[in-house]
Amino acid sequence: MPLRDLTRAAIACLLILAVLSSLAIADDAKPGTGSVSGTITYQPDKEKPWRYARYFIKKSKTGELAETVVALRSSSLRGTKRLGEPKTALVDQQLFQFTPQTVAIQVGDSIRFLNSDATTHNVRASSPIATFNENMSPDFDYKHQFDRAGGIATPIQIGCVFHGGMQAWIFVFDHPYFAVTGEDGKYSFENVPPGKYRMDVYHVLGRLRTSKSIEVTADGKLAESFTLSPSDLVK
Ligand SMILES: [Cu+2]
Repeated sequence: MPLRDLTRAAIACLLILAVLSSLAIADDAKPGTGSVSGTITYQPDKEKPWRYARYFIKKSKTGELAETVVALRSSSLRGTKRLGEPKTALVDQQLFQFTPQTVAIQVGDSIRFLNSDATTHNVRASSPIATFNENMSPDFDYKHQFDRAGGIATPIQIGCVFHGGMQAWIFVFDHPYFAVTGEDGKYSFENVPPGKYRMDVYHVLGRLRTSKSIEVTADGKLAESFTLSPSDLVK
């Protein structure tokens, strides 16, 4: 086959691949829904240094904030069907800390608590959303299914009765449009029904909180990034 024909064949193959991959992407998004995505960062000021920064921010110049809960809020979302099967999130007890310290799940999901330390810990919750109190000898694990939602307003505080400094927070939502940021500060929601929502941003351990009204349109891709600062401290 002459070189020119080979080149043409190669270009044709690439075009077919490009079309197929764009179809695959389009397949993931339900027609008529929208998406929301962005990055959560933190910018401190010198007058109010923030004591949790070293745990949740790895890059001081850009300030991407880990373990921030981002969630949509609207009465229209109440009881929205889950996307996929119920999940089990893991929360370890390691070096006398819950890891991660912030978890968000949907009603019906479970959390499996682990203990990687060589000492006995405990997991305790006393909240209208969930109540339990389990001793955790080394390598013991305890799974709890959450059947009530508290949303952004009522997270469940988890503690260890033996070590007062250990704490974690569990947010249980009654819809699937929530996320907890990783070290890159990013979140994204796909397949969001068009409508007006309150968008909540809450870093519970840093006591930072803000919210904003947004509107999601059919097939729209909304970009919403937030920069938190000491002015967002919960009073
Ligand atoms: Cu403990």
